[in-house]
Amino acid sequence: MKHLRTRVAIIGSGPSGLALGQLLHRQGIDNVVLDRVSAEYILKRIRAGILETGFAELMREAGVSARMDRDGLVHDGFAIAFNGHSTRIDLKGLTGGRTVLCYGQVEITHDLIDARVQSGQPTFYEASDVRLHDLTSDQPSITFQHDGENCTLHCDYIAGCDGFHGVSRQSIPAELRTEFERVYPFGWLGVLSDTPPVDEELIYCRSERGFALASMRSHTRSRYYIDVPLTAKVDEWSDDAFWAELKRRLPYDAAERLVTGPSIEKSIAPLRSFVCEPMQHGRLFLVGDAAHIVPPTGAKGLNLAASDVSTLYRILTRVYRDNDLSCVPLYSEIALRRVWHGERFSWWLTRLLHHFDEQGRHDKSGNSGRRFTESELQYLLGSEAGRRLIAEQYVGLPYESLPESRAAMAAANAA
Ligand code: FAS
Ligand code: PHB
Repeated sequence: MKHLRTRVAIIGSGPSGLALGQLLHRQGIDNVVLDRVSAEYILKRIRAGILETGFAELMREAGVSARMDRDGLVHDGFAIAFNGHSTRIDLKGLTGGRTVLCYGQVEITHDLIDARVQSGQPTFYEASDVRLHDLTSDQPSITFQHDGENCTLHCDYIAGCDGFHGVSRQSIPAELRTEFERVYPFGWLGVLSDTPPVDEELIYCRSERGFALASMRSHTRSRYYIDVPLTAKVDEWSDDAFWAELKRRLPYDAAERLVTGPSIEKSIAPLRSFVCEPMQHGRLFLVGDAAHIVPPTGAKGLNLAASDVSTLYRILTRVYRDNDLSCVPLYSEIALRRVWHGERFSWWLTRLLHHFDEQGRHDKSGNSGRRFTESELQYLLGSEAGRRLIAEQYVGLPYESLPESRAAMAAANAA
């Protein structure tokens, strides 16, 4: 058995784990990252594309923003197309100047992996049989196998950054967890292509035929989505079939500009809303997708992971820099306040932009649910207050600060 020791053990080297590891490292807080797959495998996963201001600022604080600031596309707004009419959501104008950054999650992960290598902090890829132990003691540990060797990692705290299918959430006793879940009756079929985007900004579409999203990764690489039934299989969708269906769903002018080409990635993502409460147990903290999942309609998944990371990083910095443990018990409640706002917005926007069974895609049975939703969307888009409601959430609500530290209060009293 190989014994290792660190301050913070991080399970998962997706954006949550890598960002937390880098931020802690810059505070001189040593940490170890474990992942069950290789870095190459992680970099093949095509996921998010839109960063809130909060995420971008966190990457700058982590010292890994050079490429993001050079290559990321600042977006001042986006469009929602409904009933053949496009309405622009003027993010900058409606939120006092705030914008979003279009920069792929793969690029962020690249930047974070490069920083991890440069930091020299230990990272164990292809770690198997990861198990968490003694979470309610002050000496938790993780056992795992790596390169055929049995290892035990002794630590002070464990950050479960291991995604929806990870081991961390399951390590909280079921009787102590409350899980909120809503599975949607459709998935998103996504295509990545080296073709120019149809517009400078994103276009979300609610068409008679269903949902479509025209996004991008750069001026020469596009990311498109259409919603498909849960029974759909990706190999049933040829590129031609995808382009033809996307063209039917985009507003006419955008459809006319559509440049098609071979897909370089094509996959179907299921959609769910999910939250685990609480997000901490003893010395274990759940971060990102390990604790919550949103339908990607509001571009919140990665961005909620970022606010969890920011909260945990600041709490642990207080522990090790100021020997102030007062905020440790507050992580879950602080993280969950912002998580639930992101969950509600993502559910709300998904409901507005997709056809649900109770509405029926082509039913003529006078189903009022469909008319209520169409009327709500029409009203929101036609009202500055409605567009501001969408804009404020899309750019991201502010991150909650920690309560004033004991050190700061003592300094203020002494002054
Ligand atoms: P991740 O799932 O990214 O990373 C978890 C890591 O933990 C993985 O590398 C995994 O290998 C590792 N792991 C799991 N179990 C382990 C174990 N037992 N031991 C060790 N390691 C383990 N968000 C958006 O904002 N916009 C989008 O368009 C969007 N599209 C998405 C499409 C798909 C198919 C998916 C699954 C998610 C999408 N998301 C999107 C959300 C996504 O971006 C997540 O929010 C983001 O990856 C969260 O990052 P992490 O919390 O690091 O979890
Ligand atoms: C993406 O570019 O992948 C993307 C953008 C916005 C979303 C979802 C996905 O809401």
